[in-house]
Amino acid sequence: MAVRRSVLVDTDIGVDDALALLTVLNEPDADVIGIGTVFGNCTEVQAASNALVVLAAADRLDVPVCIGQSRPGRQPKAPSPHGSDGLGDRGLVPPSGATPSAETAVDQILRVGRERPSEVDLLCLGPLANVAAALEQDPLILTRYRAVTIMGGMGPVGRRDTESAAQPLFLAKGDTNTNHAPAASAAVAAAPGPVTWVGMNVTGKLRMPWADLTALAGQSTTAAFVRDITTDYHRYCTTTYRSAEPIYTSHDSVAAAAMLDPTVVLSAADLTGRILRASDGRASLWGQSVTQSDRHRFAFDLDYTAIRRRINAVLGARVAR
Ligand SMILES: [Ca+2]
Repeated sequence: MAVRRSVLVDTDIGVDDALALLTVLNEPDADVIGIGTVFGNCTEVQAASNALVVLAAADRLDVPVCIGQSRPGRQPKAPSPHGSDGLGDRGLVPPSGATPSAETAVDQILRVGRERPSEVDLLCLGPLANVAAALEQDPLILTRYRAVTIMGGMGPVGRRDTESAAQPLFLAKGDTNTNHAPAASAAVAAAPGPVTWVGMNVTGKLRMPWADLTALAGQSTTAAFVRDITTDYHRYCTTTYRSAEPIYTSHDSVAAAAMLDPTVVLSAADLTGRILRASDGRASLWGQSVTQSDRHRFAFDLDYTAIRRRINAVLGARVAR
């Protein structure tokens, strides 16, 4: 029998975070006990609104949504491929009366770890500013979680050339979440805890056919919701990855699937995450062999058949739980 999971999700809800959240909500053996939001694809306040939109679509507005850290400094000038509101600019707003909780996302991370030691899985889908802020108050906070799964990093640095050959855009795409908050990623990478980094080296390899999503949208309210928010994003993905067929990626859903079923991680290395900067200044986190340091797992091969099966099951759900 599967182990029942309690999951706390930290997210900058954009298009792929939304499908990742639906993926966790659709898992009968997982309870989402809270959501914390952070800047990234949009502001942390917009992300809280988006979380409530997704929870409403899944009929799960009982899940608390806590607002977290703001972006230090200026907002980016370039428009996000997730749209200005993070959910594809479809004009989606939460139902009236649905509002974020008073607790901050950082306090939620600290409280849940303290109240339920080694019981809860932490799933991080955005820049790691909330987790880093929690670490400032409790340097052992990650050890208080049963498992910590992070969508971030570029995988083992020793596989850099292999990944670059397999994915021509790998280095050009970079490590989005780390580049938003490099110091936070570095702080999390240096902290002890049961951490698995599911990085751009593995998440970018999941390419979902747009035609499958549009076909499912006629039968499933969940697929119709995902199609609506992904319409512009899929054009961006198709162009960016120079795909002959229309596709969309879902980096965060890959991390969610790895958290829900760790057996989909076929290969991983125990390494220490360090920030490296590209020639244009962009920051990425790579797993490196360093002695006398806390190590985390860095995934480098996944069971994509199982991950596709899980996501398609989510999209085929007529009405999410
Ligand atoms: Ca995200």
